[in-house]
Amino acid sequence: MEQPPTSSGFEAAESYYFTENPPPKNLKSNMVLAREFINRHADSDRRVVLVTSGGTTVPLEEQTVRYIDNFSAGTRGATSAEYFLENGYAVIFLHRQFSLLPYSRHYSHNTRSFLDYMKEENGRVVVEEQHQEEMVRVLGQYNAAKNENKLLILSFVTITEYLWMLREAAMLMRPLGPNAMFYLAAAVSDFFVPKDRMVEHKIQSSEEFAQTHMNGKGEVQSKTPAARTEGKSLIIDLEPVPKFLKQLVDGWAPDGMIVSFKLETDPAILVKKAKHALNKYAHHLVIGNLLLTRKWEVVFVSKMDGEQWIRVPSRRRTRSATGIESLIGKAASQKDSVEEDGPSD
Ligand code: PAZ
Repeated sequence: MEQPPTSSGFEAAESYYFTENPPPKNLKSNMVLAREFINRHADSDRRVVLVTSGGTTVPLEEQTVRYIDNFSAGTRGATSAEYFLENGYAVIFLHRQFSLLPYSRHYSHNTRSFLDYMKEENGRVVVEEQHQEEMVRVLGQYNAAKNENKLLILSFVTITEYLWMLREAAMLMRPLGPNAMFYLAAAVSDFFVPKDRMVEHKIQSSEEFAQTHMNGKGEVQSKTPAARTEGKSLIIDLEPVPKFLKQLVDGWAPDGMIVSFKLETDPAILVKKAKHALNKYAHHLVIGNLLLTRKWEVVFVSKMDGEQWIRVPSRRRTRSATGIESLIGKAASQKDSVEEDGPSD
């Protein structure tokens, strides 16, 4: 049977990763904003949830032309953030740049341009009559979140940016104790190109222009590049991203409520994998979902309640249905308050 890595194994992997893969340039300025936000809400004893959302990229070159990405548009994260805001939480929304945002998601990333909601009237731009009611409601909710300083929006692009931001924000949230929640809906890459195996320049497709592999410091690279051409083929040889959930649970945010998501495509292994994650990381809740049905059903796996399916009624299932996030948010925040009162085991 596979033995879980020891705590010191996780710590060593963490320390190696963050030493070898430098932080994003805007980390400090973002964390200044995060600290202010967290302190303000700590003073008013408000629950703060860090929602992660969207997919992380895996750059193949330092001056990145090509990268590996995934499908996530950030619907789950953006919609859930709205739920949490409506239910009294302050939200740190750590999302993939240009993915869906709370509130504005209603008018972006679809086949209609936001301009299609507008018309010109006597030289002024106004909203079309049939969209007035919904837009007044959405705008009201957005303004309330903004005016009460309850929404902080931070962004990442790459897997390394994501991990740095998650770690630093989680450590800042530590003083919130059980008032901190982590709702990890981002689709995070399992594989990446480590900095010391990344070439500086665009990978050439033609042997004629093949270059000696240099790193970002202008040195000839001593390690074989993880992405390179051999003959006419592109070879991509990625390394595993260390599993940081254990560090989040034990080291970065030991008192926070941690909700992770598990995405699969094969229904036969979803619950098994969700249970495996729960046992391995010993956090509060894993929410499992399948790529094709994620908009209307999810499974909650927790130590306290075992396996519990949450489904949108079939009459309300459409390709664009988003009602499931309210059901998820409600169930997750109920578990959050039970945790705070103390689990019953
Ligand atoms: O962003 P989206 O709404 O299109 O998809 C949401 C999701 C499937 C990425 C999320 O529910 C999820 O399962 N995130 C974790 C994925 C994983 O790393 O297993």
